Amino acid sequence: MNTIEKHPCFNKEASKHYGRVHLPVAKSCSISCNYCHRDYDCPNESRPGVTSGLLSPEDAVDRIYEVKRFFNDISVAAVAGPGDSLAEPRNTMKTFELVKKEFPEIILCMSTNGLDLAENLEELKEKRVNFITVTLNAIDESIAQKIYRYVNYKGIVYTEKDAAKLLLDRQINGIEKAVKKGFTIKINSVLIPGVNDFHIKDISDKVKKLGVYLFNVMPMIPAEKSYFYKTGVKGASRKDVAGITKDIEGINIMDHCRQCRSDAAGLLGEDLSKKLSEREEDLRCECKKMPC
Ligand code: CLF
Ligand code: SF4
Repeated sequence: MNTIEKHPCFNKEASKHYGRVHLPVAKSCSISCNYCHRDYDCPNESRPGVTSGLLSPEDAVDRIYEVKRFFNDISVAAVAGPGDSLAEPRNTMKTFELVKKEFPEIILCMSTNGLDLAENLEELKEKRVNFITVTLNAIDESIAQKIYRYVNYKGIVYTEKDAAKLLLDRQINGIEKAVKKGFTIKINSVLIPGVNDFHIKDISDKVKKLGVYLFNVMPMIPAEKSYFYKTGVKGASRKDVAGITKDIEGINIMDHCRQCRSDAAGLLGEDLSKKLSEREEDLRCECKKMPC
């Protein structure tokens, strides 16, 4: 069976049978999006308002065993935050290495803001990661400038026009190279009313040309305390997304995304992460009763 047939995000039919496990090992982030507040998971793939506990790469492997006790048909293990997977890639790479060794049958997946993608592709290939999601919210610098406050690239902080130009160049370059290297790419675009809603079609045209496999438009839910939240930029709805994506042609559109948390586990529609954290809490209580 081809791996895409078992990936619940890249294949809607697969989402009925197979689940994914997110391994929250990536703490930092290299950019600042105006709908984000770092008390929470990265909203590029998550619903703000939830925060995942960090795991070490070794604990991440244990996590898969634990999840499989509740739901065995886990076909994908992914790193999707709580920050950016490649801001400090050491933990992410180590996690992929350990998972590959322990669960060779599991598909590896990763999401990123794309800033550091190009220089990490070779290593991701070695680790057998096949699926990558890049969040691309604009292809026009003047629009990007309204979405990002700063970009920290190799220790230098860029703002305004410079930040927008650098990020867009790096994202497009990373996507182009990833497609050429044979990765299967999904683009997430966060729909921000009044900021990039009129621009989503341009993004879809661009990524179609780049050979991207799947396009996922996600309604923005601004994180509490984020810049957009504080300045009254309104979130979007699933209905807004449907209204915009209905006119997009020539690229696969994802319409079953659950904007899941960075420690989500199980079927897309039945997240086990809450159940797992309750169980961890119970185990800790038991432990406290022991005379150690
Ligand atoms: Fe996770 Fe993302 Fe991989 Fe899926 S999620 S890193 S591609 S394994 Fe899926 Fe969750 Fe939507 Fe992401 S439902 S938020 S699209
Ligand atoms: Fe927040 Fe953006 Fe970084 Fe995700 S990529 S953690 S949304 S600043």
